[in-house]
Amino acid sequence: MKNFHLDLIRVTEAGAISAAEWVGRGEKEAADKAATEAMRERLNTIDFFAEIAIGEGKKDHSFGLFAGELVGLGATAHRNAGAAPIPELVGGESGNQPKPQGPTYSIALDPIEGTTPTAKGGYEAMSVIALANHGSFFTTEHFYMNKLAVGPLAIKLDPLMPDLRRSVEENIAWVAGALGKSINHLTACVLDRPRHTGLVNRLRAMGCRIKFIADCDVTACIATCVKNSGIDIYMGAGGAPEAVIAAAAMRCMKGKFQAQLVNADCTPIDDRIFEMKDLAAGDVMFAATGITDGQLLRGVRFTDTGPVTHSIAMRSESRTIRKITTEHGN
Ligand code: FBP
Repeated sequence: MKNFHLDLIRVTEAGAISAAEWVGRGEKEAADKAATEAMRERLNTIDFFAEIAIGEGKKDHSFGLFAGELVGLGATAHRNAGAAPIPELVGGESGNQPKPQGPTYSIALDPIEGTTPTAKGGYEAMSVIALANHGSFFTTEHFYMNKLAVGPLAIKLDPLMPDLRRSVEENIAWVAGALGKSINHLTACVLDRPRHTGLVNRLRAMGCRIKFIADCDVTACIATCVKNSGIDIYMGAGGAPEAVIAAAAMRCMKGKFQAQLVNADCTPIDDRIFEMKDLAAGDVMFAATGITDGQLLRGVRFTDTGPVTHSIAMRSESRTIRKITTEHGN
């Protein structure tokens, strides 16, 4: 698969810069509209034909990039031809291969992962995107998934542990052992929500340290793979679209991520436990640009010579991780 790292970073940079204009202004919808439109404009300049699998939620009064939207130069050509397939203009990486009749790639994105911290000038908001071959991302109508994320060191001894099928206590004890820490030096990250009261009580009963976050569980999952980030394990329920995006990133970072569909009160919807490859299959690329400052990325700076952005791009096949600072000029 062609490497789209630079194209993807240009998309998240555009989203982040547009969102950053709205930091602290208390206008979530305006920020979302700006970021969505900027990302779409950039996506439509890329020489590919892609379909949004995970996008903005219609119920959130968003402004497009919904699931099913077609993007890229291939999609533009497709639309200009009255939506009839025009193989000679559509997608394809090599002139020798049969040209695709439909989208070649799927996209999972969030123009603003962290609309509240964007609106309030808080931490950890970023523009994110993941790309894979068409049909590679898990999609669901359900809103929440229970998640478990750990970095590569925690699974070195046994890739099957920790596991969402095991109890909180077993998983915490396992990860502490694998990382060579006492449980009271282990830090679990949890979204600060009433639905996590039971989980928090169990963690506290074990003597585990807890880092509560107000939002942005994609970054929190990724942080488990970053040395000395201060997060050893991520646990608890958050958005299902964010689970797919986190799975794409975790595959690139050799971490472990599992998720289960749950109701708003954290009760399981069914018995299925999704592994990373069930959520984001095949060769996956991930890119993100910071909107506000976070552990992974600095936010956008507006300087006298134009905006400066901080981004990361990763790929599951090669495990390449690129960190890019861009001076955009005036
Ligand atoms: P938004 O950017 O859509 O506001 O999502 C932020 C977020 O914190 C996600 O990172 C997380 O998965 C989800 O919201 C949690 O949902 P809820 O706020 O309903 O607990």
